[in-house]
Amino acid sequence: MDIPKNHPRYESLLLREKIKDCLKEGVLSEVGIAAHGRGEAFDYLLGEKTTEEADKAIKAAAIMICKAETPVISVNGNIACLVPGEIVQLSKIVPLKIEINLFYRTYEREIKIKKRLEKYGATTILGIGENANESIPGLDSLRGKVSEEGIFNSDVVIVPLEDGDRALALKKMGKKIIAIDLNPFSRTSLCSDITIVDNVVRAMPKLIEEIKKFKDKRIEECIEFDNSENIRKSIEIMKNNLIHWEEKINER
Ligand code: PTJ
Repeated sequence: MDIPKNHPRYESLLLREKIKDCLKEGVLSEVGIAAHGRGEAFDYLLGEKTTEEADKAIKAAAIMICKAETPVISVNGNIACLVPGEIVQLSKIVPLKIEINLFYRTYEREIKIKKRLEKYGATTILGIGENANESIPGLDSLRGKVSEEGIFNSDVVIVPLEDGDRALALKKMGKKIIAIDLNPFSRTSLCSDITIVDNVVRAMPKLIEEIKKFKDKRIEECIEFDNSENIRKSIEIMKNNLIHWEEKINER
């Protein structure tokens, strides 16, 4: 569909078109649309921009990723749809491994996501079919099947856009978790070491830029980061936006 550039919700409508196309292609699960909608609602509350708190979390994440020995990015249908180029770029500049890990897991979708990432230059993609040869202890969903070469033996896992019990199960395995989630209340957000409360389409390019800055000075860099405090401030921003909108209505 041709969306007029002057439409007040142009960017958001463009993303919806992407989501629609990825559903048709079979990259996105049907439930992925609901997940996107939930994200849109939280993004609205956030003001649809990267906050100072998200910037701080992105910087802390960049340092953690640069210091990691075996970092992995976990890819589901939604992020393969929204930021395929950024996933591949990240995998090359760090470097880190790409692993497909789906909640609504089918081999057919794994292959479709693989092909989409390859179109953007990915060469090695883990977690497909028999490659998911290990299990996360205590996790019964299909998301518990992971690759020995990837998530199973990783030290840092980036989990953009998911709500579930996997992050907690990975933490119990001793891994550091970086979440990108617009919902600051989600279980993933609350149990992660670093939660970037931002839209993946804004956060991923910024994360890449930060990693480029830190890459060469790896070990020396270290910043104070309190995830609970960061999440609390992100919730505060949403609360203040609501108060501001309420005041505007009262003025009418
Ligand atoms: O591709 P699959 O089979 O692995 O399925 C993936 C989905 C996303 C369907 C599955 O993980 C799921 O159901 O996720 P939830 O429980 O809906 O959680 C998704 C979280 O991501 C919610 O907290 C949303 O607010 C958040 N979210 C949605 N869109 C974005 C987002 N966060 C950041 N950027 C977004 N664009």
